[in-house]
Amino acid sequence: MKLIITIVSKEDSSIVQKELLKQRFFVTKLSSTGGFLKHGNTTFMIGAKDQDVDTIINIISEYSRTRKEMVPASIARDFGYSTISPTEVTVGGATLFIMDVEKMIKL
Ligand code: 2BA
Repeated sequence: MKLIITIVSKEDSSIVQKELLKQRFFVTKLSSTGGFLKHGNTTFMIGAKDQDVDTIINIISEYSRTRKEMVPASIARDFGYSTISPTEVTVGGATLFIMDVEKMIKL
């Protein structure tokens, strides 16, 4: 069994959640905030059978779009970038962490 933790942008979270549930996967949704942009994003925890991992990655990949965001100069400077103008970064589609689960128990 695996635990997939995935961070997706807030705009994509409803469709990603809907598509995962449609295919009968279990999902826990957490509200999260990106450390860099300080924008709200969504973190999903998905406990899944090993053989379902690729299907889940495909769903997340299909419904998470890449976006360009402007980082205000003040934020960029906070992190050591020497700039006086806003800087563009590419955000997402999604970031995934996939971990082995030793045991899952429902009581
Ligand atoms: P944020 O931390 O708000 O980052 C938003 C975007 O800003 C990132 O997009 C990346 O393009 C850029 N960025 C982040 N940290 C940076 C840095 N130190 N220097 C330069 N650019 C930086 P993504 O990589 O697609 O990340 C989207 C969101 O996924 C992140 O939001 C964060 O919430 C999460 N994330 C990404 N990688 C992570 C990691 N290794 N560990 C934990 N969370 C991560």
